[in-house]
Amino acid sequence: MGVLEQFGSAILSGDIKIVDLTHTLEPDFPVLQLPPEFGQCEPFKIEEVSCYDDRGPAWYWRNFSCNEHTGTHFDAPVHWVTGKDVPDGSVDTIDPDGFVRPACVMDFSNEASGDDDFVLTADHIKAWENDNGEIPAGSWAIFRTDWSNRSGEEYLNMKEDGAHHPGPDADAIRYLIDRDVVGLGVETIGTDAGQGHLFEPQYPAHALLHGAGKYGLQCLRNLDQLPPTGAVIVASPLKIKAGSGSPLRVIALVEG
Ligand code: 23J
Ligand code: MN
Repeated sequence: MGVLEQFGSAILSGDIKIVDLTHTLEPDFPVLQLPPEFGQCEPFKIEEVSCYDDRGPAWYWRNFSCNEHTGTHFDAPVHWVTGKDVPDGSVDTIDPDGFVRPACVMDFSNEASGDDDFVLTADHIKAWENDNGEIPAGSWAIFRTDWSNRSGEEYLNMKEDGAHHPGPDADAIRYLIDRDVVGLGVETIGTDAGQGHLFEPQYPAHALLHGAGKYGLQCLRNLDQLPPTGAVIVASPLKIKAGSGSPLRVIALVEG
């Protein structure tokens, strides 16, 4: 049997299981809040067009609108100024080869449970590699914090001085770029820490990753159902012309 034929059989037999890493797109799902001097992210909006009624007797459909960075979403290199000249750096032009990739799931949920501002460092990643092996080039680095168990106000965790949630420092990102990951996936509203504007450089995940042509995945969930290595993530953004990102359904394939 060829490898794809084996794969198909394993899907049908249940030896490979599908884990949904996506939040439901709904108007109540929190969106990123920036300081008031900046343009703001629109939440998900929905408007019924017809529902088996006089507007359309046999069909139900709706219009929706949202920011490219609403809900569980993909960040393309052009999202950040550092990535504006990355070739094929928008969601419609990036190579779909990156849409199906293995995942390295780094579980720092214990550390994050006691520290809203937990900072992922290169030493944390090295410690994970010590236990699990080197992050293979081309794979997703997935940062597990269990932050997705939060909802509402507690998810954004906004204080007077801005949001407070975990994120990586610049050295952690440089380390991941050196490993040549395809990108960084997180459970929080951004790949950067809530206080990432105070880091050097500002928003290191966005600035450095996108400058290096890497991607982001935000607002993931169910990372507790993934093994540290061996899962494959399917994350295929909408093909929005010149899009900086897109909401998407993210699934993981795991051996069950
Ligand atoms: C714009 C400005 C700052 C940030 C972000 C967007 C994101 O987190 C995002 O969704 O890309 S931190
Ligand atoms: Mn984003």
